[in-house]
Amino acid sequence: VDENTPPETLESRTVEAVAKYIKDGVRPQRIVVMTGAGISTSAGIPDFRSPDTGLYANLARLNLPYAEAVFDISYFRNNPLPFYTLAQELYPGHYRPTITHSFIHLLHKKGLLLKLFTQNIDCLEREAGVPDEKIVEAHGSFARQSCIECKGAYPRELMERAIKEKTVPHCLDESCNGLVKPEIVFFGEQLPEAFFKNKSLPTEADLVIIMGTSLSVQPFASLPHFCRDATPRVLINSEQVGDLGSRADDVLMLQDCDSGVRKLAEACGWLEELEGLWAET
Ligand code: CNA
Repeated sequence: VDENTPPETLESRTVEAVAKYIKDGVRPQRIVVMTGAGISTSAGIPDFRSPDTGLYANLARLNLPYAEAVFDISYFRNNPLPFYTLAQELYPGHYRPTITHSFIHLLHKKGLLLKLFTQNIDCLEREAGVPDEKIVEAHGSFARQSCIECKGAYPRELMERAIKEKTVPHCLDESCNGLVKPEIVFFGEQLPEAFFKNKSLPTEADLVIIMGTSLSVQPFASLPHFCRDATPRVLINSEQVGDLGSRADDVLMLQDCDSGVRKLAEACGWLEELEGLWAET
């Protein structure tokens, strides 16, 4: 689609037109949000692959055979220590949600959020107030933990204690005694059932907002394709990703997420409310 192709659903491919569509829509607005590591970098959580600041670049001290081994299930089985060293840093509680996380909460508060699909494992959406039933953690998270052998659930308090005491937790069933791990999807593991159960939801969306992701990890990267052609898709990201921009109703906001959501909230007349909500987190 040429830049000049007129949109079908929006009045124009601008943030103001998106705001008008959200506010004046004749249909109830069902918004699907899709997010990645870029919405948490301003909270201080590094992404994985940036050459100097990324987590992988800082794993030398763990003596791994290769950086990704820290998230490899067969490596973990033999040596869980590097993962648990990292988990002490990443475990929820150290970081504050960003205003972008609060924006997703605001959509929920306004009854507009159909579903949030996140690739992040940091639980910051929950901490910002988005309820569990609205979140699909496509790559899992620290929210739950279980035995990697018998899959038995493991209590959160015990995991918190293990993290604090720097020990590696084992299955409570002594006949199993398997290793326990947060339900983060490792290389070599299936995505959670919730992802497959919900992945057709974008077809029901009136609006899709994609933020802070390079859309390079499958099958997540396919989600934006599932929404109908006339459904506006808004990308708030430092760079253009996926096929965003190729449809008549795609709106590109190529900037950092926090200023992008502030702009969108302002156009909706919600900026003060958003800042207030964020201040409470
Ligand atoms: P990615 O591949 O690192 O892409 C991030 C995208 O966000 C890139 O396009 C960046 O240009 C963009 N970006 C970075 N910072 C900003 C910002 N402040 N404003 C706007 N855009 C920005 O990350 P993806 O999530 O796409 O990759 C998927 C992996 C990374 C998933 O498996 C995640 O679990 C994993 N990951 C998660 C976290 C976390 O939970 N916070 C941290 C690091 C990696």
